[in-house]
Amino acid sequence: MQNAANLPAAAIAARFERYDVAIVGGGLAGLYAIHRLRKQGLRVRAFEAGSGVGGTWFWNRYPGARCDVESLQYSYSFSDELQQEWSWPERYPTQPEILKYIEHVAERFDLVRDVQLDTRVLSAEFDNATAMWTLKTDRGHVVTAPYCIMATGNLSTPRLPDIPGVQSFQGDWYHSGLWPHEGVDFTGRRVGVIGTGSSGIQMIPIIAQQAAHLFVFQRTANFSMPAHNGPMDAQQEREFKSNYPKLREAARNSPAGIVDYPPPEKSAMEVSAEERERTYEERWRHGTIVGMLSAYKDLLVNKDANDTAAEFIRKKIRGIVRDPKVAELLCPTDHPLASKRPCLDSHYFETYNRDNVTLVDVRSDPIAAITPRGVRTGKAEYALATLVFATGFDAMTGAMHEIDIRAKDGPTLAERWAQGPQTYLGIMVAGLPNLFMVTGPGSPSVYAQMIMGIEYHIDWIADCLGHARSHGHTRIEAELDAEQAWGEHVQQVAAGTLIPRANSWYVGANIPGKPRVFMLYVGGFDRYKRRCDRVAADGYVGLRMTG
Ligand code: N01
Repeated sequence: MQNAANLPAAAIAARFERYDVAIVGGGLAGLYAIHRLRKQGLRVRAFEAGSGVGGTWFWNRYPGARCDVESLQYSYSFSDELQQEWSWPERYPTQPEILKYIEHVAERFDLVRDVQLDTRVLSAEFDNATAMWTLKTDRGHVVTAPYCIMATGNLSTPRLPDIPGVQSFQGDWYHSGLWPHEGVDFTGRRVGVIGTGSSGIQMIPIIAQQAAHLFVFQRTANFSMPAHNGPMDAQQEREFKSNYPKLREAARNSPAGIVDYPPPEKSAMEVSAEERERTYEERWRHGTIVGMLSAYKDLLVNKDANDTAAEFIRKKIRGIVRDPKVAELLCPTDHPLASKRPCLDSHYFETYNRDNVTLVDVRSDPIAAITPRGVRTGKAEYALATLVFATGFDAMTGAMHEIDIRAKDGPTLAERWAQGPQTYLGIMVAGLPNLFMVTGPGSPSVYAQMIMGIEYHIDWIADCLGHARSHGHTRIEAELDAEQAWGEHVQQVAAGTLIPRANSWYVGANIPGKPRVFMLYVGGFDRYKRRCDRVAADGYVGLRMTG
């Protein structure tokens, strides 16, 4: 972890600044927070480590990076003019398109002037006596504000695996989440990709087209289905735009924050095998993750039902991949569908039919070391010129743990969360007054459409601040009982599903030593929203407002 003590003296010449709200992060959440809170008359400032706005979409520039929620839905809803005027060229948006959109929003609503770029927040400390947060940055800012919002993202701390010798590799290496702005030319090179999560599955088909040879090091096969991406359908765009407010409202009141098929009424087990096949085939052709997962009402809660959909996808993989041995390796068999984030791809499985692509099964023959020449497993060494880590992130808690967050003389947030994150509604933490999180652990977060979750949380926080101020309160704190009860509820809901069963980043399993705790609320965005709306309507029960 960085701290002020190891910075050069010149860098820490203090610059004192005071705001009503200090925001950490200049991505989709930080930008909307500036906009929303300014409208409430608050003086705000966001601090962003990157040299541009955009958060996730600023950093993740790997080839093929694209959102797996449709463009017309993965966008802000707060301005009707914006959603009417913006045109998305494709059904699913690419990273450059999304970044262009975010930059447009930042300019259009004059948000950029309140983002301090190239500036990493190192610490945030709450003083109980003054009810003020003080944030310190790596560029010497000492920022005081009564309120602090962590808009730090859920997948913003890239992680290199603990494989011996990573630093010894003499070729070029990259992490999907820290991709160079100038891009990477793989032409004629022997390339290795470690990891077959969403990032790996998106980049592999593109790298394969350029590389002399691509070696994919797969530890766990993943469920993926085709996106059927293409140019934006003009008719669909017109229909969406003429119904936007209604569709956004419907999305906010749906389990995934996405409008797609109507909610399922049938169990997968109550229909014939032929009917199931027809339904899955239709969903496969439709090309949305939420469409497949909502084919039947019990896919996420009943293993037998889940198996029927999982087997359908495995059959598809066997139908696409010509070499039966490779096809079998690509078939996920060790976790239920959706217990790891399912993926949406463009020609992913087809890529393994290319002569210049080799799938290396590092489940049966694990990577022993990265050597100066390449990757060595127990049985072979693969010489590589370029190595790509698509190995994921310290998800949900990583970015906040990198900041020394505490109330004066109290434990740090990382210490509070040593046994796993505890939050009230995924928004506040007992013992850390006036600190808010956007899409924090214990909220639906990445299990629902992220921009919707972000807008909902920031609106909720803004209303909460408004309520406190109008009642003359300066201090808002989650009650410990309310936090514990919410934490238990989150765990209970998850335990009633199949989702926590895999070794996924949802449970922190990808980070050695991270406590295994399921970190998302998976009861549905609609249910979550109803709960948070009620908390607010009842005068913010579970929060103590004083001062
Ligand atoms: O990361 P991941 P990601 N040896 O953690 C493997 C979002 N996202 O960057 O499964 C060998 O999912 C690891 O193997 P295993 C989305 O929410 C969205 O791909 O642990 N392999 C796994 O295959 C997503 O879920 C979009 O056995 C090792 C991979 O690395 C989240 O970001 C696009 C290893 C990591 O997969 C993270 O996705 C991209 C080792 N030592 C991302 N260590 C879209 O919207 C790790 N692995 C489409």
